[in-house]
Amino acid sequence: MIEHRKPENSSDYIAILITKFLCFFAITFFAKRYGHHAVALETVAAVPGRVAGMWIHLKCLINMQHDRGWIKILLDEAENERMHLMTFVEFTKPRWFERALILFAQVAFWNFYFVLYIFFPRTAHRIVGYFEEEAVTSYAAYLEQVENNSNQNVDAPQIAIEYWKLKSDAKLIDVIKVVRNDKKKHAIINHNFADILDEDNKIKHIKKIELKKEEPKFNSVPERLHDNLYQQFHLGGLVFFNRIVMAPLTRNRATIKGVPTPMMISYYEQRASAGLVIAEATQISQQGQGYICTPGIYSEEQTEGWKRVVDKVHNRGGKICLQLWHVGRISHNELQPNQGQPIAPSAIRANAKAFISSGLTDVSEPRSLMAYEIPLIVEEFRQAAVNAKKAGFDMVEIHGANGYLVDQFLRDSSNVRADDYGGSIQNRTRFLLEIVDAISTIYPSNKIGCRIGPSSEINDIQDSDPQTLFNYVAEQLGQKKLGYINVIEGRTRGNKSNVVFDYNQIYQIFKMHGGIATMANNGYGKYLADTSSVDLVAFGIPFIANPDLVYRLEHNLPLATADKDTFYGGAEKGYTDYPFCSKE
Ligand code: 8OZ
Repeated sequence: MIEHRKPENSSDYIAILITKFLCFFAITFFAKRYGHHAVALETVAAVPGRVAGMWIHLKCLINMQHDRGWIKILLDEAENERMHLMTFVEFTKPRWFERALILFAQVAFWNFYFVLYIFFPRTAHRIVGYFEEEAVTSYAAYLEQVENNSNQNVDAPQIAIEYWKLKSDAKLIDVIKVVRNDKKKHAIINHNFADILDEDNKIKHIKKIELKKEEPKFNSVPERLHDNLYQQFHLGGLVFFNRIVMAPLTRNRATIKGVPTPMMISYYEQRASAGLVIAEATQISQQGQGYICTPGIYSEEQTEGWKRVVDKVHNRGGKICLQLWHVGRISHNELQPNQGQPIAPSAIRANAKAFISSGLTDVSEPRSLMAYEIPLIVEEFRQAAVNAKKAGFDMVEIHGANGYLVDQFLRDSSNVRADDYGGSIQNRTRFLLEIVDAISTIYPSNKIGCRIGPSSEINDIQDSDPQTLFNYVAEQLGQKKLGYINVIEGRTRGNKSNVVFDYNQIYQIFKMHGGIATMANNGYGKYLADTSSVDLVAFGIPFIANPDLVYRLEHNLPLATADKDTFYGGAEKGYTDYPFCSKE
């Protein structure tokens, strides 16, 4: 015999009373006719799942005349509890009026439970818990009868064959074993719920006190973002937990050879609750590197290192994308193959810094790419996508922002080429589109994203007409049916004031031409900005100090401030040691 959980207060006694009454009802009406197993199955079935239960039952009533039709409805909507009901109906084969009675009882019970749940949720959960315990008792009695052969065994019902993939000659005992191998699960779950509800006030109270103590360490509480940010999002056959994206963040924690390190595995794993994690900018070749200890994706060792990261994020149900990067002229001879010159669309040196062994240093004088070299770089992007796929990345993103190689081709301050890759906007966009085409042979276009920073002038990048240029880029990427366009609004690592640019044009044009999702980045979080106009919002710096950023935003909890001194390079400090608010 299963022991009931001990009642702890008067509402528990009421719960037991109601349970006993319902069980008495069930036994009087069903056990006499069908035996213990019927009661067991019926009591379990009567536990209402959610609001939809009512509608499902009504649909069943309407479809009752088509003998198996209503079972099919239940099957389609099935949750565990309802499968028990189906099993009951199938092997007891009740008559028409009996089925009606069952359904009537269920609807009645459901309404009763619904009202109870609104006003006395704790009692409602306790009842379900006690009810489940009764059901388990009945099962145990029935199993005993079957095992002693004191009850006639029957073949597995069709529903069990279909649903639990049992063989057609499986016996009832097999069915019951499969169905009830989690014997006390429902009872325990509901009792636990009741406990949590009971403790809810205490938890809130403790939280309030904790937050007060911690307050000096945090910024102010952010405004709550649009509710729809916390809803699932589907992209290219992938399901994101929510619409909050971790933006790519350079942290310089890879090895000197660009291999992802174990601390990178923990770092990304900690942040896997983002809808999509965009892993940091990753060079596609040694020539594409501009800062030490950034990761690469061109060697086998690097690919294997990334695979370990990807696997951990996937284990937590997260989705991860790799940002493919070539820095072009933002590099230094020290980082280049054979200490050669960095490459660029045109030999124009940027007023910018590279990060080498001695620290931040002026970038080296670049050389202009020969025409024949351009397809070779496109091929390196393609090969990087091959490696990313091998590592298991769900998507890849082309880094087309922040004054790196793709951006250098796009803008007329850095691209003064006289061939097919320079001059008109169409020509300057050609390199990016060729990369998209090359990568599309590896990843479907809806699993490719592109990051642009149309109004950003970081790394000494400007354009005489950025709105026209990037509207065209958005149109072309849309036509290629790209998964997303990731737009850095305002200035990278700066704010949006004094920036005249209409980002909505980009979003609208991209979608109008067939692009799938829009993603905004930079400065979101603290204030709302109009996130209703984009599908996804990428957060960068807030993710550094808040590994559970999604949880904090959703629960309106304060955000921790990141320590700038540990942004680039170093070890675990300021990388994997930021605390969680949630119980992850
Ligand atoms: C910070 C430091 C170095 C590189 C970017 C990949 O701006 C970067 C980057 C950021 O996109």
